[in-house]
Amino acid sequence: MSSYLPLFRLTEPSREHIDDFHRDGYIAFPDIFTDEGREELIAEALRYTPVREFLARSPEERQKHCNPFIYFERPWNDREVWADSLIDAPLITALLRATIGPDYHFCHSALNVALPGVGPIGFHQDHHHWFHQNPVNLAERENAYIQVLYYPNGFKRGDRSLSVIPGSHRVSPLPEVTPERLLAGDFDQQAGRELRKTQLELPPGSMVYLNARMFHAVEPKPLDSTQPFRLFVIDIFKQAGPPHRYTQEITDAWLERATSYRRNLFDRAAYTPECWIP
Ligand SMILES: O=C(O)CCC(=O)C(=O)O
Ligand SMILES: [Fe+2]
Repeated sequence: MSSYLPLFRLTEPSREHIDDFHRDGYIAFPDIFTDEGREELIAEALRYTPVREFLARSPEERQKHCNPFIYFERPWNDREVWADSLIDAPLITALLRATIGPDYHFCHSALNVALPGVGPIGFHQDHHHWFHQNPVNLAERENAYIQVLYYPNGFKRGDRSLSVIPGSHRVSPLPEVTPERLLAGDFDQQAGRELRKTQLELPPGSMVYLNARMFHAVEPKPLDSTQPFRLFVIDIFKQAGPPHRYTQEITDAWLERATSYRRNLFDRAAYTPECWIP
């Protein structure tokens, strides 16, 4: 009956996965893609014209464009079938329901290709209501905002690897909670544990399911990296409610082929510069 593409080796998370999510603020799924899913996702990304053109340029040609080390597209709408299937793959739907319940929407997506030489991204949260002191944002701060990070060709520790501070999602979202103070132990008591940096390493075909309140960072990609480029795809889901920063306009093409489940996912307002004004 199911017509879903076999993207993942699992269709639902285990009890341990859900425990990881609540305890640490993220779940790492090493090698969760099927071989076919991983290979097809990589093939789709590499034949996508803007990525193909980006990778085919010489470093000098890339210098002339805005960022010589990164191809970045947000929202990423032009997805072929395997990438498109990520949005409602059974594992993803089961994870969302098990972690945040039934009231969620699709927020936005992005595609990112990183080359050797790219610098780090410091510790941050991606809950885009955080630093906006208006009533809509303040009310939304406790609501769920989930990032699903896909690493089709993986990463080695210290080579554009994702770093996390497990448990940091438990600290209240206030301006004084800085990465420096978190790592200095100032909020250990509130979190009920030692908040420390962990650098992840994930093989090709991996995924990280992350509560965007949890602080995370990305290491630089050294010039002598043995991986010529690192592919990264992200889908973001948010609890039903007002738009977040970047909540994307859903294209007509997406709506035309949407199942009823997807119509529900997409049935929310998109971000506009005025959308939070009371
Ligand atoms: O590149 C990554 O692994 C994660 C990047 C990140 O932190 C983000 O997109 O919010
Ligand atoms: Fe992030």
